[in-house]
Amino acid sequence: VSLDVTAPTKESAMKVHTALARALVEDHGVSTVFGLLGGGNMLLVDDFVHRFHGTCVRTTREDGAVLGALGYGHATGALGVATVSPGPGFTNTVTALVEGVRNRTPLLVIAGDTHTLDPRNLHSIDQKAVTLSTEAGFVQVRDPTTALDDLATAVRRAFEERRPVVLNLPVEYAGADVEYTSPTPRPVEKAASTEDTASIDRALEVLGNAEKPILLAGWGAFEADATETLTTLAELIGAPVATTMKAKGLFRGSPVDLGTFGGMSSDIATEVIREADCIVAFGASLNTWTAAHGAHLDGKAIIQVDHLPDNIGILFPVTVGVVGDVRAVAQSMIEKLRAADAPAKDFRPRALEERLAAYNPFDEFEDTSAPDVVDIRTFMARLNQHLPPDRNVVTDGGRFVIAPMRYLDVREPRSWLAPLGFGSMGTAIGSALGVAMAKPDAPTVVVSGDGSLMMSPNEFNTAVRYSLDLIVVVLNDSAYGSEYHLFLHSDSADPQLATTLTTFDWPDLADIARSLGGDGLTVRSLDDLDAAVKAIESRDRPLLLDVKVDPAAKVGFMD
Ligand SMILES: Cc1ncc(C[n+]2csc(CCOP(=O)(O)OP(=O)(O)O)c2C)c(N)n1
Ligand SMILES: [Mg+2]
Repeated sequence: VSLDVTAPTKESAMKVHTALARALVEDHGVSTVFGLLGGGNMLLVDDFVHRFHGTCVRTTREDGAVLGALGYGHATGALGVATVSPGPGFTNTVTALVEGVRNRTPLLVIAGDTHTLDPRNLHSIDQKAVTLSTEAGFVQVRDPTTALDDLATAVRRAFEERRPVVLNLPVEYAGADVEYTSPTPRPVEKAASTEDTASIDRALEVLGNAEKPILLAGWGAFEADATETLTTLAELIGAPVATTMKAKGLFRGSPVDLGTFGGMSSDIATEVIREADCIVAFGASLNTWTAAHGAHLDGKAIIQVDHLPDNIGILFPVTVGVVGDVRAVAQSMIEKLRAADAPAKDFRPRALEERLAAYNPFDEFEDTSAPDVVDIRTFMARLNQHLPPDRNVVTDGGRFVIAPMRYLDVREPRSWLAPLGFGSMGTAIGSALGVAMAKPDAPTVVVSGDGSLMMSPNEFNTAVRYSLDLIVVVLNDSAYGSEYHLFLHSDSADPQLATTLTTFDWPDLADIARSLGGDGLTVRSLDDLDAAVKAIESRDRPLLLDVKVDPAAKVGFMD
């Protein structure tokens, strides 16, 4: 619903909150924000929605708002924007801000602040100090006359620094009068070419000496739009391809796609990775998970190409680091290889293609399903067959993640989000709000544990209120399964007794879903799978599937 208020003309004087709302829409192309109202931002949101016809997804907590913005930014590549009110509204965002920093997502968080001259205000806290502890950027609105410039700076910095930037807006400035002016566009400075020919030559020499190379692509390769170039390069060097978890789906459809490279690789991929003697990585930071704690990289020649020098060799020593635009470097390698007429290697024989084509997840494990519990791997692999091919997936954090990470596919990296950069549980539903807003034509599937769900069930209601196509699958072992198994491997005096500190007698989760305005269904055994598929097919509101799982079952992760 929008009031029929004519937007002020360009020259008119207006309140800072009105000017900021207008600039968001007209100068920065923002159509959707995620927010929770309070004294510091409510007039800005009112203007954004009712004068400038933006959408504000009103979440139930501020972390949900920032995570929603993160999901939206991730799924679109556009700026994710959140707005929160001063003090506790702002401190509620801390975990989500850290997630944004670690996930390298450009975000704008407009935070109201208390009156500058009122340090004893109930909501007063040093919002700059809080922000800096999260390693997010901070831009202070310095004066009403600088507010629009400060906004433009915050937006520019969010993209340049690839992290959340907090725009701190004291309440007295928001209500001051200002003359509206559009920001002068800053010419985009093209980064100087850092293409490093000597390193490229050295990389090709290392590749030339390798017999069994694998080409690995990360999110940086996706952002550089390098898929096609890397596919050509892989063919030239005779390498199968793989992606980091974050770039899941990048090579979808390639007959030599090994899928995820890392601790969550398929059995076939793990076997091929073990055998490889060279990894050539593009736009992948080679973190602990990708490296499978070192096991996937040890003893191999490593070539790492990244446009950020800081990403090279962060954790594991590399044989050659090449700093440069990922696609340009790959293209240059292709040209040099073609010119040199180098003999092709073949670490992607027809037999590998056949094995990959015949891949069957059910060959990888013994199903542990019983009459009253479901094996999470079986359920996920079956769900993968039944969900529409075009789906978005957001996972939460816990032992259950092995199931979606290994057995759920997506079509492209923007459809996959595991907001686990800070290892926080409870981040999925908030993030999924943003993904579902951004990609309304496909369902957004959250895969959560029961503990994670109980940390943020409230945002399920936000999905209901905004009619989002959300399917929440809870792999419910009535426990913090991670800690349950950590206890069993710990030096607790009585590990079995200790596990009782991790188990819960939760209320019925399907009931919770219904009382929050959605639908809920309990899956007690594989016999209930058909009913679950039907519920998915006939969903007309957010749906929660409560899938009963045995906490003691061994699923190949943390057990
Ligand atoms: C905010 C937060 N609190 C606590 C933890 C520690 N922790 C990690 S996993 C986990 C349990 C997750 O439970 P659940 O979502 O049910 O997943 P499960 O491990 O049972 O599959 C806990 C408590 C954390 N990572 N983040
Ligand atoms: Mg659990």
